[in-house]
Amino acid sequence: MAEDLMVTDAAQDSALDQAPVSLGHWGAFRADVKQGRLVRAVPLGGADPAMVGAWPELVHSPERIDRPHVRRGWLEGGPAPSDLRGRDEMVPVDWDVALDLAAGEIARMQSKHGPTAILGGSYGWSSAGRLHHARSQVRRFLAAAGGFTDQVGNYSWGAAAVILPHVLGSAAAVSHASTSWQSIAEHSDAVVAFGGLNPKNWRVTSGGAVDHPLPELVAQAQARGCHFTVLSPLAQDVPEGLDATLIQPRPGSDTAIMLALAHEAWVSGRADHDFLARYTTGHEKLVAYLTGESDGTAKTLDWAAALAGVPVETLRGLWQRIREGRVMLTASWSLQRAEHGEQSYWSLIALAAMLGQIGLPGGGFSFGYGSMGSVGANARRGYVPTFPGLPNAGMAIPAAAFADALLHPGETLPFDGREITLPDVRMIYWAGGNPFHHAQDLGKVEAAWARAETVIVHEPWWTATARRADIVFPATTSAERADIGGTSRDPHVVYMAPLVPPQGQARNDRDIFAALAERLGCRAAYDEGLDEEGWLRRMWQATEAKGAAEGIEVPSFEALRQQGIWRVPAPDGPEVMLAEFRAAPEAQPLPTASGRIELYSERIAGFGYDDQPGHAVFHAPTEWLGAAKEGQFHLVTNQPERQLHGQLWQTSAGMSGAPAPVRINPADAADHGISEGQVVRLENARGACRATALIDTGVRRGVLVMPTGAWFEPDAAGGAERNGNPNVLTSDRRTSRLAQATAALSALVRLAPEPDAHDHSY
Ligand SMILES: Nc1nc2c(c(=O)[nH]1)N[C@H]1C(S)=C(S)[C@@H](COP(=O)(O)OP(=O)(O)OC[C@H]3O[C@@H](n4cnc5c(=O)[nH]c(N)nc54)[C@H](O)[C@@H]3O)O[C@H]1N2
Ligand SMILES: Nc1nc2c(c(=O)[nH]1)N[C@H]1C(S)=C(S)[C@@H](COP(=O)(O)OP(=O)(O)OC[C@H]3O[C@@H](n4cnc5c(=O)[nH]c(N)nc54)[C@H](O)[C@@H]3O)O[C@H]1N2
Ligand SMILES: [Mo]
Repeated sequence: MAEDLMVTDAAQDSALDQAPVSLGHWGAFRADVKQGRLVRAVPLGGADPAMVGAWPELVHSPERIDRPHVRRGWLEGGPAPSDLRGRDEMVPVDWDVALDLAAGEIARMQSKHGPTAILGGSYGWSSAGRLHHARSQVRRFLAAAGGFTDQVGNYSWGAAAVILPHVLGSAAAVSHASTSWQSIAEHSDAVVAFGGLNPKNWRVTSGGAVDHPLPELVAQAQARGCHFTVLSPLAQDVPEGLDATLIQPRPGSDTAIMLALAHEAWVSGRADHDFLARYTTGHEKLVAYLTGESDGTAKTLDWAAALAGVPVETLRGLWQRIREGRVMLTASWSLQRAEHGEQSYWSLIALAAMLGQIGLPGGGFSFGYGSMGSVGANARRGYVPTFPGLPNAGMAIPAAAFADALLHPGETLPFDGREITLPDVRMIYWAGGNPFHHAQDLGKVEAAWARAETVIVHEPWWTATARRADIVFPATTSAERADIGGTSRDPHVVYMAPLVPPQGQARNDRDIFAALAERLGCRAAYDEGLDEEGWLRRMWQATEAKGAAEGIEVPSFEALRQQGIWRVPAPDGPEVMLAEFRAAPEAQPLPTASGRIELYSERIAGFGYDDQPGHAVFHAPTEWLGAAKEGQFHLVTNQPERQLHGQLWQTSAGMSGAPAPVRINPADAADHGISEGQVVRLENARGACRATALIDTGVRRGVLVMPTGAWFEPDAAGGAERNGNPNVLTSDRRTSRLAQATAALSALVRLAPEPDAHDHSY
């Protein structure tokens, strides 16, 4: 199929037949380069033309950082905590000056305060190529330089990353091991998608995919007669053309619905007792909770309907659709990015276990189909090379807890049954992430950021994070260097050709680290003396070795470089999650404590957390419609349409033309006197931001939906944040002590017209 796509794409523009290929997280393209400038990027394989087409604007953006800069206050006063970051002047300096200053600071930290004083986890996606992946590079460099405070877990599925290993033995189920869409298209009678299947998310795949097959695969399933049910506060989460039943529960109530369906399965006699006995452990304790034997409340459909704010008939209808036939249950990652988000995934697994179809084609559960491109695509895994890390002599904290580390050094943080003592962080090193985009409660983050003595950032663009650094190194984009990219669920590996020379004085992240390592005396440990091509060849050798072991013919490095894209041969059949376990549970037990799916976990119960009884449980979030006061809305902050997080915001694909859009139900808009295109103000006790009203009949009443992705721009006069970054509103409260993951999707806000602002149209 890819060969065909390539032909089609090239045919559109035969002049570009032989043009170099590159890759971003939002897809592959052929590059039109004239006189050293990238003038056009033509999408391959169905990548979004607007996102891909914005590459020239990205590479030649007026927001590029042209040379190293040092903040004036830091340059003149030396390292010290400061709340001037982001407001102070940035002074251009020569490379050697900046490198000497940075190396001196790293050495000072290591000798005076030890490795954990340097926060260097650098959470973020960076760029698509695997060698120049800035986050991998900075972690390897800081490990070579003596160690650092790393970040474990992620913002995408941080709660899943902790709960799934307890329940299934690993976190693979969150995306990598998902049952393939082909299996659904061939076998499922019903798909129930909690959190929906929003096609905007399919434009993006971590590492970069060439194919974008999901719309077609979903349509194939429907064409075979599979019925879709989507549960989401936002109608846009149903792909166009999909004839799905839409249920719009209150955000944060899905766990109650899942548990009530599991209860219904149990009391109606539908539960698969053989499956429960053979493949799971502890269902009796869960059932005692479902029936109310253990806490006095039966988890009936009426109970769930009241919590979800939907008619009970709707949930009865849903039960009718899943009680028979082959049923695939799925939940988007957004569901677990909420207070007690761990429980939504555990509950979905419990419901699937009751139905007994786990491990059967088109049945059971899978996560993330609506969250990212390539989840459920068919591909032979492990052929995209990876860049190796080094052991870290420092420590690691949960990714979402970095502000706490700065604000509360020495305090203990309960985390997955352990206690972590928060390190005394004095220096922040960020390369390949944008915490002033991604972190919750940015007011708190600003206070935490001010505690650092030194902040070093590598960035191609003047993002809010770059503007809040003491030392800024200008990084190249992936258009300015050679790399190899791809993702495990897409059947391609891409040689990313260097397209244009480094812009301004930008350098590759790894060259910046090599220069620092040289100064610090750890160059050999950091890069082993290999240059870009040396590393790419070494990484490719691992792919060649894998191919040799599995009987797959892998092109030589030269051939890959020449051909640009290699299509990895397809696997033998569509993947079905947990099929091997189902076939032989004794011979192939799960790597859980019991070897089975844990519907009750002795280990979690043993943590002694009062909100974690050891089985899936519903807890209402602190902030949700069930606790809203008059005039408060539940703010859902989802992924942006044509940006990757804050990336692309400044281009024609992004949202920089106006404050970010907020979707409002027409009745709510009328109640608040708000009209389409009007600039509004969202606020709560944590902060306020502007947004542009987008009146949408598809949004549940009482809910506001606003994407992340606007560049954080606090108002100098103390008014609302100007570009519409919703993380001034979100809470830094974590999912729970279990995962300490972000709970960005549990936030209440108020809505008002913003006086003195111009209207915009979207
Ligand atoms: N409210 C709310 N907040 C959220 C979410 C949400 O749903 N709601 N989602 C969360 C999720 S799932 C995620 S993954 C995070 C996203 O986390 P972010 O850190 O915001 O996103 P990224 O786009 O991954 O950041 C990558 C940064 O690296 C820079 N970069 C790109 N290429 C290079 C390079 O080659 N070298 C260097 N040095 N830098 C480079 C980019 O310009 C960008 O600033 O946001 C989280 N925040
Ligand atoms: N275009 C684009 N695609 C992306 C990204 C991007 O930046 N841009 N980022 C990528 C990344 S890093 C990640 S982690 C994934 C994230 O993947 P997800 O987390 O799945 O994506 P979101 O868009 O945040 O949320 C999907 C939908 O969930 C719904 N939802 C929110 N809360 C609830 C709830 O309580 N109940 C129910 N039933 N539904 C709810 C919202 O309506 C929302 O549209 O997306 C990836 N895909
Ligand atoms: Mo993410």
